[in-house]
Amino acid sequence: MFSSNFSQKAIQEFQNRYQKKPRVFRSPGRINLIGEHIDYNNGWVMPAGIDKEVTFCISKNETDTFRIFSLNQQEEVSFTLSTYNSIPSGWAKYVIGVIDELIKVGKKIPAFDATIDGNVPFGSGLSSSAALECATAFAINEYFELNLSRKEIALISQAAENNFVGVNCGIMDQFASVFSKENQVIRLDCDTLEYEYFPCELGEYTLILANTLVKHSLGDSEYNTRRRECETALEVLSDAKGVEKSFRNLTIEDLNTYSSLINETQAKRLSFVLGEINRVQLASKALKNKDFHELGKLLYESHEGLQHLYEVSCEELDFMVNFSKGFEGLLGSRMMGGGFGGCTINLIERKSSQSFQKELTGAYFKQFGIEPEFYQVNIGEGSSEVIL
Ligand code: GAF
Repeated sequence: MFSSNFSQKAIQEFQNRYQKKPRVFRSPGRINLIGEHIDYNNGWVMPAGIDKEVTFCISKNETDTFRIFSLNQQEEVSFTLSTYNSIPSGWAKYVIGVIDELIKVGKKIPAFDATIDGNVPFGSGLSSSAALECATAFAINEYFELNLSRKEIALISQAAENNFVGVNCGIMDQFASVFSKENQVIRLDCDTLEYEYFPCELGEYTLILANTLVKHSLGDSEYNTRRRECETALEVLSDAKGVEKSFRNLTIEDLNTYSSLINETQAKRLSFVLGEINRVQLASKALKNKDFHELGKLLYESHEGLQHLYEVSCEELDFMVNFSKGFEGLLGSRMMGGGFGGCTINLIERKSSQSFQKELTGAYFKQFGIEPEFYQVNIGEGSSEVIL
C-alpha cells in the first residue's frame, strides 16, 4: 500500500480554524528523466511524481465566501465568485485559476474552506505549482463529484497556469502529478496524450537531485520566449517542406536544407528540440534494456543541448553538471525542469551517493557560498484522496 507524505499539520490547522473535519487530497511534484522543454513542442517526455506533495483539505461551508489558508505562507485569502479576480496574492492564483477554469467549463463550485500545505521545494524545478493546481482540481472534482477524468483534471490545471498565472507551460508537470504511479516513469506523447508506464528499476544505481538553491528571475519570460521561437521556426520549416506543422515531420537534415530561412538562434533551438526528441526514444530503450551507461550518456547530452543550444541553464547548474563528470560511479547528470536554477538530476551508483553529496557540497559552497540540498528520488502515486 502506497504511503503518502501528506501533511498532518494541514488537517490539524483545518480543524482548529474551521471547527470541522475536512476531506483530504494530495498531489505530488515531479521529476523528469529526460525530454526537457519538449512538452510544448509536442514531443515525448519521461516524468514521474515524487514523494513530495501538496496536501489540500476541503469542506464546503454553506456560504458564498471561499476561505483558503496556506500553511507555507501563513496567510488566509477569502473571496466570492464575483471578487476572486481581484485577489493579488501570489500563491492563491494557482487555486483561484483552477476554480476559474472549472467555471469556464460549466462546473458549479459551491463555496468551501480549505487549508493547503506542501513540501515540494519552491523554485527548484520540481513543479510545486503543478502540485498545487492538481491538488486543488483533484480535491474539488472529488469533493463536489464533478465527474472529470484525470486527463481533464491535468488539462484544467495546465489551463489555470496558462491563463491565470500567465506562464505558458506545457502539459508535462500536471500530467505527471495526476497520473504518476509508484516506481514507474511515464513516457508521455505530448501530442496525443497517450502514455505508457516504464518500471524505474535502476539496479545498483539511483537518482539523486541536487538543488542549486538559486532561481534566476528571467526564467518565466525566457520560457515564453523559447516557446515563441520554436513555434515561429517550426512554422517556417514546415511550410518550406510542405508538411503539417509538427516536429515529427522534420529531421536534422531538414534543418540544414532550410537553414537560410531561419535565424541562427531559431536554428539552435530547433536543433536542440529535434535532438532531445530523439534522446527520449533512446532513453526509453536504454531504461528497458537496463543500459544505464547509455542512459547516463543521454542525460549529459541533454544538458549540453540545454546549455548551449536552448540556453536555459545557468552558471550554478553547469557547475554541478561539470563537477559530476569527474565523479566515480556517476553515469549522467543534467539540469531538470524549466531551467535558470533549480535542480540537477543525477544517475549514480547507490554506494557513491553519500560521497557525491559531500564532495559536491564542499565544491559548490566554495564556488557560490551556498550549501546545496539533495533529495533521493522516490517515485510515488499521482493525485489521490487520503483516507483517514
Ligand atoms: C516547466 C513547465 F511547466 C513544463 O511544462 C515543461 O515545459 C518544463 O518546464 C520544461 O521541460 O516545468
